[in-house]
Amino acid sequence: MVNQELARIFEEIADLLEIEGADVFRINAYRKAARVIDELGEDVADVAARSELTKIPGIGKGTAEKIQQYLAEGRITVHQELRSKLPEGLLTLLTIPGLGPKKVAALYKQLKVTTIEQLRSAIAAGQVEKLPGFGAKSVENILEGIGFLASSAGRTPLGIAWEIAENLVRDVAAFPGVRRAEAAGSLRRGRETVGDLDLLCEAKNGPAVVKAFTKLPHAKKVLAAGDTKGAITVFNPEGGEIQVDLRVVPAESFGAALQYFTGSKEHNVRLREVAAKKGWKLNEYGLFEGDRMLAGKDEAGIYKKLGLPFIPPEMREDRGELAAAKKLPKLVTLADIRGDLHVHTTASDGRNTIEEMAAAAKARGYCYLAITEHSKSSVIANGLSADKLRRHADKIRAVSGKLKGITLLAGVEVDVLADGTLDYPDSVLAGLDWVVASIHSAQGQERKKVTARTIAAMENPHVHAIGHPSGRLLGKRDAMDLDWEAVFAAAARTGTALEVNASWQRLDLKDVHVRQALEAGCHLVISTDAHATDQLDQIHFGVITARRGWAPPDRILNTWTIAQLRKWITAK
Ligand code: DGT
Ligand code: CA
Ligand code: CA
Ligand code: ZN
Repeated sequence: MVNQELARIFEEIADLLEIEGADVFRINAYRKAARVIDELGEDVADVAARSELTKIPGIGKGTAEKIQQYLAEGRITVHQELRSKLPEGLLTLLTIPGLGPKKVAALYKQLKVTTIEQLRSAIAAGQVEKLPGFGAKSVENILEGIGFLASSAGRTPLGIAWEIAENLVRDVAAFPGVRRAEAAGSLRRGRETVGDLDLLCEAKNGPAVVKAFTKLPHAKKVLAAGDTKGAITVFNPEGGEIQVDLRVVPAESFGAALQYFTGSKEHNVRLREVAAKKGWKLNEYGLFEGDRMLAGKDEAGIYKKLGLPFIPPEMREDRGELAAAKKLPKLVTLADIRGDLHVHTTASDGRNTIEEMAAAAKARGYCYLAITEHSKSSVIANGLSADKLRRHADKIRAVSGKLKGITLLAGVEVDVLADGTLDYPDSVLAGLDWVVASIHSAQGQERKKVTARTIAAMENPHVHAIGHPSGRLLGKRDAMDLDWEAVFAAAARTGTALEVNASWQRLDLKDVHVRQALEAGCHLVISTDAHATDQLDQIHFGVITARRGWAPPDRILNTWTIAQLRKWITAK
């Protein structure tokens, strides 16, 4: 779908207009159009084909014309005019977390700053701090943002890359002569960010498939086009473009190629050592003894021949998976998940009602769903007063009573305040079925404080889980400086579950912490923190992250039946 790409362009037009100092109504009209297109349920090209663009709420005649121009010519005139009028570097400045168009405009107009380098020098010279609307705190944020940009340079969050890969795999699988297509590389291993996409397909006529690949309508650049491999770039909603490599392989080598290109490089090195010890050779074409092929058409066959069980892609990071091969844990799967224990509704900052969230959860085959709104101190997130929370709990239970096949738990996501106390008294928490405690403020506190706060929350008998324990936002905000060993020990001791927040912006706990938590004897819960029905789908990113931490289903609360879950809750 071209929707995301168009939304991004409208957003950019709005940003550029704002930097230019254009009329607020005009700016907002573009922002609105961007949002509407992004959230549109169908391909905007289909709507245009029916001449129904102006029927979309928020799309006027002018916007519709721009959409049509984009569909026909791949560009929008105003967009190009704005881009040529303003220095290119301003768009890069906009990608710095914490730097919006207003601030970029001030930097540009008052200090002539157009690049990150110039921004750094202006900050060093103390000029930025003195600008109206900036100050020491905001300069600190900007520096942190620049740091993030540098550290995540060129890597795309898994959640974004996943969707791009799914669409491309579908495209490639539909090329004439292609028998199957799959994504390999770090994406298949479920790394939280990916550098580039590595696709694989089975076909006989390599050059024809590579040609079709480079001719894909959304290919921005063609980087390589050989007989069996091609490389293109495609639009990346996170900014810029992302590279996509495609290899075309014959059926007898498909498994070997899939294994090789899934990596990791370090895992592959270990595997080749195992082969070498037997006097064999392993490469992307197969496992060989001299010229004789021993395995190659499927991955499992290669591992088996090497005397190993099938090692799931998420474990292939050279973190001891070969040494542990004799007793690999059985990893949790998406099918094991029976419910979601952290979601929001319109009562706080969610977009759907209790009934809608429940219906969506039931449609996924879930047996239970905990509704966990924000607590009163989360003012921006419309947190509930104790009174409102009580009434909300009654409502959740009333709705639950009317539903068949799914049980709703009346819960809350209670803030752990800066001093380590909770946002509601125990008497309020005692009236709920499920309590998630999360830190949303004062995350920059020193290690001793954030650790003590987290542990204090776990020691409360009414708290069942800690939400997004590290507080990080991928590429945007650092994790809190926690003493993880102390946190894991306390979680195990108090019988408090640690959340694996499945939202791709968080993935928190992250993979290595999942593994350490399990080793410390902790229990986990994989939750989406969904603020809308479609976000329930993100559960699979949480499952992947848990698998990367070697998590078996029996240590994850929401793979249990509701009876087992209730027993565990009562035990605490
Ligand atoms: P990325 O793209 O940085 O997120 O990480 P990967 O793991 O997708 O790495 P990439 O795209 O460079 O290569 C894909 C896979 O291909 C990699 O995981 C293992 C394999 N591979 C690439 N280059 C080499 C190499 O020089 N030696 C070996 N053994 N394998 C390689
Ligand atoms: Ca890759
Ligand atoms: Ca690659
Ligand atoms: Zn939260």
